[in-house]
Amino acid sequence: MNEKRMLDDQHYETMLAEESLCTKENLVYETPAEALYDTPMHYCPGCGHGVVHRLLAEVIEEMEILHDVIGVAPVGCSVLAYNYLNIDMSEAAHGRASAVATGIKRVLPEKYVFSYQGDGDLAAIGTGETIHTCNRGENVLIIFINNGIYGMTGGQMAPTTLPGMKSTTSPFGRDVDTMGAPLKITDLVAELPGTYYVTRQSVHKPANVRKTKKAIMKGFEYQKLGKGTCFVEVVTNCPSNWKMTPLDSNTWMEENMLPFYPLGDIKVPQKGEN
Ligand SMILES: Cc1ncc(C[n+]2csc(CCOP(=O)(O)OP(=O)(O)O)c2C)c(N)n1
Ligand code: SF4
Ligand SMILES: [Mg+2]
Repeated sequence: MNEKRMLDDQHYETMLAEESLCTKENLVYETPAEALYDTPMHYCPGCGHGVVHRLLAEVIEEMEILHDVIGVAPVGCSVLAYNYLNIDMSEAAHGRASAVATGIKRVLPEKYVFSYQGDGDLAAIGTGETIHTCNRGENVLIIFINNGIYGMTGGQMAPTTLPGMKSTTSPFGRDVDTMGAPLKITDLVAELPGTYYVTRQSVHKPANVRKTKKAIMKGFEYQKLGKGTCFVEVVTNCPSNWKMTPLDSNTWMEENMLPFYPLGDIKVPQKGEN
């Protein structure tokens, strides 16, 4: 064993022996053990879905609404969200999550209800349900994971795919003349009278993770006050279908997705309204 390795091992042993380090006060992170099952997720390494699941679990525990919240899972990579979140959940057919959330909330108005949807689910097949749920101002929270692609089915072009971005169905890059411009559905729903709080966030950096958590919490708080539809978009990555490492995908996202989908609040309550 070389000298450096020996020193490293000694250092490690000393650290382990320092029981004083392992105190409650020194804890910087605890998993939300009640709201999140202790099970490996199927998501690819670096995928944003897992981070947003954890944030949801943290918010649900901190708000102490574990037994008062009902989620609706989409079709897409997050179809198995109910295997990870230890709360009541329903599955919806592709695109129909906000309609299912509407039904649940109307029958059980005292519950906190949210839908969790990808961009293909929410902004392609579910465009009608999304627009009308928001227009009616249903008192639900919609969480929209925008990774610019159909992740689950192998990387086809989504409504959110950027101009020039390659996908399996736009192998030469999205041509806006023939394929249309990307649909900024979050800006669109912000124009509707039924939405109360609309924001676009990300989870690619710690500061952004914290902002997204706050946004999810606000969405539930406004729901408690009966304010109407809250809509939280999270711009994320899809390292596998973008064919990049997790790190490169985050850099690419920052350089290409964020100029097109700028982060920040799009619709906030007017002064004195909340
Ligand atoms: C009615 C219907 N049409 C198409 C499909 C196939 N399909 C399943 S997931 C999916 C795309 C999901 O993409 P997205 O919503 O962006 O979620 P992601 O996997 O990227 O998180 C499609 C087209 C389906 N299951 N049902
Ligand atoms: S295919 Fe993309 S969206 Fe789906 S789990 Fe993998 S990285 Fe995430
Ligand atoms: Mg997607």
